[in-house]
Formats: sequence, C-alpha cells, structure tokens
Amino acid sequence: MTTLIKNGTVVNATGAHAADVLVDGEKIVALLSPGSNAPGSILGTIDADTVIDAAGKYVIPGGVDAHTHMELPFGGTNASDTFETGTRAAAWGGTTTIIDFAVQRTGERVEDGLAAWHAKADGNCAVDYGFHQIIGGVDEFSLKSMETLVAEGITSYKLFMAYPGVFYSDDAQILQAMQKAADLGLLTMMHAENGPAIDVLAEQLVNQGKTDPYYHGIARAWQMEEEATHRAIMLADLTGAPLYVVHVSAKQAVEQLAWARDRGKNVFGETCPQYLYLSLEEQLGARSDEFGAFEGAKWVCSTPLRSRAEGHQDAMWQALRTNDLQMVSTDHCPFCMKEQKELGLGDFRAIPNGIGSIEHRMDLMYQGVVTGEITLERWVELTSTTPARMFGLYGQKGVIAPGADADIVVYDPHGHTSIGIDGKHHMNMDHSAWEGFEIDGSVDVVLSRGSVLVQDGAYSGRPGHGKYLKRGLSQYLI
Ligand code: DUC
Ligand code: ZN
Ligand code: ZN
Repeated sequence: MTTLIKNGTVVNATGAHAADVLVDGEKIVALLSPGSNAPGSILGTIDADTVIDAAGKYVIPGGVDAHTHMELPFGGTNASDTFETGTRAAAWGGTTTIIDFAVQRTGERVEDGLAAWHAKADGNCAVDYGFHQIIGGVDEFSLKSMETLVAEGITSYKLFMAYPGVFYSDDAQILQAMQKAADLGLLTMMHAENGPAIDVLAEQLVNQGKTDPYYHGIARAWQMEEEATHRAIMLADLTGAPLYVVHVSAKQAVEQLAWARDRGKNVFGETCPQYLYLSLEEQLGARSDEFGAFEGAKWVCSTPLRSRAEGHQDAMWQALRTNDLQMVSTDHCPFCMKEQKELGLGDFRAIPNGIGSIEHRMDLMYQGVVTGEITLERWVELTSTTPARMFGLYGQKGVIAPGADADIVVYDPHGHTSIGIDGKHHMNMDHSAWEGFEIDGSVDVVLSRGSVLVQDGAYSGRPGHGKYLKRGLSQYLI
C-alpha cells in the first residue's frame, strides 16, 4: 500500500521546503522534488495507491506528547480519559505518539505497576505509545527494579517533590534514585514543587476560610517551584544524573534551568499550553452562573496557573524561543466537573489536579506561530522533534524523512478550529479548559504508520492500531 502526499510544504525542525512525500506500508520511503514524479519527468509517474493533495498546506511529523496520564488514579478518582478515548482525541488533534506514566506507589512493586499500565493500554490505543515509570515509593526494592527498566524500553522515570503521602520523595530518596539513574542512563523527570511547605500553606488558607480554587494557586507559590527546581538541579549535579523538569510554569524556575544550562549541565524543561495561555487571575479566579467561584476548579492543576501580572506566560514563550525550555507537552490529566472536580467543593485541596489538552496541543502551539511567538520550524521542534529526541524515539518519530514511521499530519494554515465541547472535542470530559479558543489553522489529515486516522473531518482509526514503543536512551544529552 503506497500513499503519495503531493504539493505540500514539508516542515521539519530543520527547515521547510516544497516536497512530495512517498509512503510505502508503514514507512516514509522518499521525499521528492515537486514535479519530479510528473508524467515525462525523470522518475516518471508514481502510481501510488492513494494520493493526498496537500496544496497550500503543511506536511509535518505527527505530534509526540511526552506527558500524559490516562486513567491515572489521583485525588480519590481516576483521570477520565482511558487509553482508548485519550489516544482517539490525540489522533483528532494531530498527535500520533504519546508517552504515558506507569505508576508505582509506596509498598508496590515497580514490575506490577508497569504490568498494570500495559494491561490498561494494550489493544486500546489509536496511536503509538510508550511509558515513563513513576517511582512513587523509593526504597531498596524499587531502586533495584529500576535496573530492569531500560530493557523494557522505559528510559525515563519520574519523581515527585510534591504530594506528601502520595507520590512524594524526600531529598534522601531523590539522591539515591538519581545515583541509580546516573549508572543506568535513565533520564530523571522531576515534578519540582516543595510539597511539604505547600501543604502547610494550603492548610493555613483553608483555616482562614479561603477554600475556593483560586487559593490552589496561592498555596502553590512560585517560590515553591523555584526552590524545588534549584534543589533538583543541585542533586542532579551531585549525582551526574541528567534532569528533565516537567510542567514548568514559574519564570523563576526557568531562570534556574537557564542558570544550570549555561554551566553546561544536562538539565532540560518542558512547559504546557496552559502555562502559555491561561492565568491565575482569569481562569483559577473565574466565576460562572453555574459554579460560582468553583468555576476555577476546571483549571486546578499542578504546577498551578500563574499570575499574568507577574509575567510568567510571556517568560514561558520567551524560554521556548531561547531553548531554555526545550519542548511542550500537555500533562493531559482530565477530570469532569461532575463527580470529580466537585470532590473539592468547599476545600480546594480535594479538587483532583489536572487539565485535558491532548487534542489541542498542536493547534494551540500553531497559534503561537500565527501570533509570531515561535517560528513554523520551532513549532515542529517543540511538539514533535525534540520530544522524540529527548525520549529516545528520534528517527522513527519526530521527522519527515525516509526511514521514519509514516506518522504524518497535513496541517491547513487556512483552516479554522473552534475549541470547546458540544461535539467539538473528543476528550472524555464534560467541559473544556479551552472553551472558546479560536485557532487560525486546522488539522486536515492524520496518518499513523501509513494508516489514515483522520481525513475530511471523519475518524477512521481504531483501538489496537497503536503499538507499544520500546524507547532508546535520550538522544538529547550534551
Ligand atoms: N499535576 C497535575 O495537574 N495532574 C496530575 C499530576 C500532576 O503532577
Ligand atoms: Zn507532575
Ligand atoms: Zn504529569
């Protein structure tokens, strides 16, 4: 089965140029100069089984979302997207690879946590998927089990400096895990917030009657993120472990990352669309007729949305331009308002933390191209190429080139996308954190390993098409 994507502009992280893309089976096999396969030309007519006309459109590598939480048990409930619904939404939005987090908690075996995650995902995914491993209980057994991860194709693991009693690791545990990771070549991913101090601040606020979602953002002050980011950097430096800080939202945390990177350290950071577009004042502080001040629960996530008056959003865009932040993931962790976010009515500490964005990351970041925040090539680099390199998938994913998987998105810069519920989104949520956002572009066609998943506004993917990806070591280290 061959497919020819004709007349488009191929955009890779390295540049954009007019080319036709020839796909054979699951792989890209050639990039052809426009016209080189026309009748009477050197190559002659290529008689592909399927031809997709991409005239006036961009042809980009499928998105790689390296931070998702399908079905995560959290805050007394489970994230509302299953691997089936979440990867279908990903496909609709032009994301053709996800990396989700398998969970191990205190007292559990890493092997069991990983097996449980395979059981959730196996046969259910519309797009290819890999796993990171959360180590939520660092002890002699989980440290030993880390030795098995690389062979499982899991080359990165996550620790939490937040959530005492849930996923939290103290400095002694972090130090030991990083020592092990440095030996094994694993990339340490860090949720960098000072959890114990945040919990005290949150309790004080609740005791003062400050129970609305807005105060989630006050308790999780930027100082808590800056301090933890610095501590993680120093522990990584001491142990020689490469460090990747997830969901960076505070400009002061970026300054810490830049400081370390300027000293040549293997320190990296991602941000998420919510930290580029949304804010403490407008979203966490929102009110509605339906929910009153509890409206802000829709945007309770950690790290929290930050103050626009303090300039965090502008600082995130700037860091994406200067490469102080290297990539954009979603931290997709959706919860419905009904029966889920509602658990925190009267006490923001009980609101399950998370926002759903997996369907909108490519669009939201393309809007950054439209508004001049980033270039076209940087869009591809931040959403596909660097995630693939960072997590050992590059070559197979993250690039339009012969030999790569035919994970291809035809993106229409003349299209339009209105984001919201009412049949417009495909995530398993009863609201959208992005309601009313308008994008000056649209996902047109989506291919995963040569199979069309989305075309002409119709979905033709299926659960089970997506395969588990055994990842290699990070290809981004200096
Ligand atoms: N932050 C979230 O918002 N949700 C899940 C876990 C996390 O760290
Ligand atoms: Zn986190
Ligand atoms: Zn997360």
